[in-house]
Amino acid sequence: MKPAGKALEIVAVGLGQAGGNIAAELARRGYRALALNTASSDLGSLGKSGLELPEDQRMYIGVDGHDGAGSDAGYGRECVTVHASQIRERVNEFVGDADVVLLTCGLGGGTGSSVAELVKVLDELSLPIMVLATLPADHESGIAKVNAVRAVNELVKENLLGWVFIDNSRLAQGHSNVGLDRFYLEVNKALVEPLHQLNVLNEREGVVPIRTLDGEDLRTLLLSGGILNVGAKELSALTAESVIEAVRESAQFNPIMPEGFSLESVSYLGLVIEAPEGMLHNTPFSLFEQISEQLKDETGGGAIYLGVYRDDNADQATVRLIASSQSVPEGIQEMVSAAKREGAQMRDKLQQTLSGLDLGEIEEYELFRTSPGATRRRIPEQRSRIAERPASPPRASAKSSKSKSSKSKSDDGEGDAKGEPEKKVETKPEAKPETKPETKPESAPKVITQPKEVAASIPPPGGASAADRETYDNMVSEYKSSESDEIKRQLAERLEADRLSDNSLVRYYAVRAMTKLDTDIFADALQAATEDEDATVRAIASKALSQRA
Ligand SMILES: Nc1nc2c(ncn2[C@@H]2O[C@H](COP(=O)(O)OP(=O)(O)OP(=O)(O)O)[C@@H](O)[C@H]2O)c(=O)[nH]1
Ligand SMILES: [Mg+2]
Repeated sequence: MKPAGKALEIVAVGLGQAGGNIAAELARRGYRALALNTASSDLGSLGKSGLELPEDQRMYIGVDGHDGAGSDAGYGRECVTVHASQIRERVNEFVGDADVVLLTCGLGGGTGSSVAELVKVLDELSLPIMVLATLPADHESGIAKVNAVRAVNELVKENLLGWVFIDNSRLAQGHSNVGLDRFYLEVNKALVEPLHQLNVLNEREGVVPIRTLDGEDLRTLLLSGGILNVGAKELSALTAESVIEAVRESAQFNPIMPEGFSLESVSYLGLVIEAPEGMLHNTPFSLFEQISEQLKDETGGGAIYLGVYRDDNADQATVRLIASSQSVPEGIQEMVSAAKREGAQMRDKLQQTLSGLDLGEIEEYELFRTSPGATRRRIPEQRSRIAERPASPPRASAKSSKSKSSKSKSDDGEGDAKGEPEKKVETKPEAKPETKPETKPESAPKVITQPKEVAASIPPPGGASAADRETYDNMVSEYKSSESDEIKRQLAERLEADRLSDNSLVRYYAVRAMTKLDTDIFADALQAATEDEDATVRAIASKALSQRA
């Protein structure tokens, strides 16, 4: 059913914080909107600060009560996958028979950047899907840019009916004086306005259509399967040159979109001219023909849709443009270069390990007048106290526990499997002989037993923390990095046990971990998981097995 005052019924489904904010801005303009987020705090804010999206139009899709994806797009994807059937059901009932389902999101964070996964999840509903996605501003981190370019790459491979990319850098340039509290509110108004104006073209008070660009034209333009450029520009004079110049400017330097949109690759172009009566009266009809010819020429034969309106409230002309292109604008290509550069810097940082300070000879200085032995003695005493502490049990998810425990065993040989440390004798060449008896004179030399290897990343059985993504990621990393068959056996055993857990999330994580390891080794377990009562577990196991075949 056609909504009052609008050519097309556009229903927004927002993903992540930016996605929800933009969807809520569309809701303020009378569109139906639904927000999905992995963060309940972000969803809560949609009910406040002038957005007022009702609670039943906000859906939490986080896992395990986590609040947001913390820019981890892998986790964002997982949240969408885990909730696939609920999302499909909710979106299906919510959008009804909308003309356009507009998925809105901000690329850069972890939730919105998983929008391609959302597209996949909705695929079987065969909806008329378009995506409106913001790109991170220049000042944002390498992680945001890497997330964004990966998401763009995934998105353009999806069989969508249209893409709108919004450039947050250009929006920031045009809103640099807006207060922090209102910034996103204001830029979101600016970014939905051009699309909204095209949709209400024929229903505005005081605006008389002379030649209409109707709902069907708009549908064709919006859903033409390309990257869209939507913009508007005011003109003080109405001539063929000024109109063509405005079109070129909107393509090259649109204030809300990535720059460098190529007119040569435009397949569909809609142009609307609005002007007060006096201006239209003084403009010959030949202007219409000239513009049409010129645009056909500049787009290399693109389909041109023209509309003309008399706006009695205006004192100058406005040109509105909507163009769809098959090529990625230069502004996005530039972001790919920035992401490569900044992403590589970030990767290098992560590869650096924390090393001790190189103190050179000051390490050996004696700075006190007490006997040299007294000062030195503190070192072995402290070390032996550390060595006597029982080895702590392996932790479920702390990343550092893995490296610490393996270091203490392999480098120092300080612990056996039961956590009983061997007494250690300071072996530093400079250690004075008198330090030895002071440690524990009565201790008899122990038989050194080979410590039994224990996988450090295995969580305690049945604990609440067991259903934790990071725990299973740690198990995967340890499995991959370990050269010990014993450790691998322990990890595989634990994953197989967790595959039979009563908790469907534990089963999901265990099966997911198997799919990341050797699908041959886990073939039987994966086969059994294809019969799991949980659809997500079945899906992930079947996918892994089909890729193996
Ligand atoms: N235009 C616009 N951009 C926004 C808004 N909020 C955030 N952004 C941008 O969107 C990108 C993603 O940020 P968020 O939407 O907060 O991220 P998210 O999708 O919620 O992901 P996580 O926070 O990691 O769960 C950021 O890099 C910002 O550039 C907004 O309201 N409007
Ligand atoms: Mg967020």
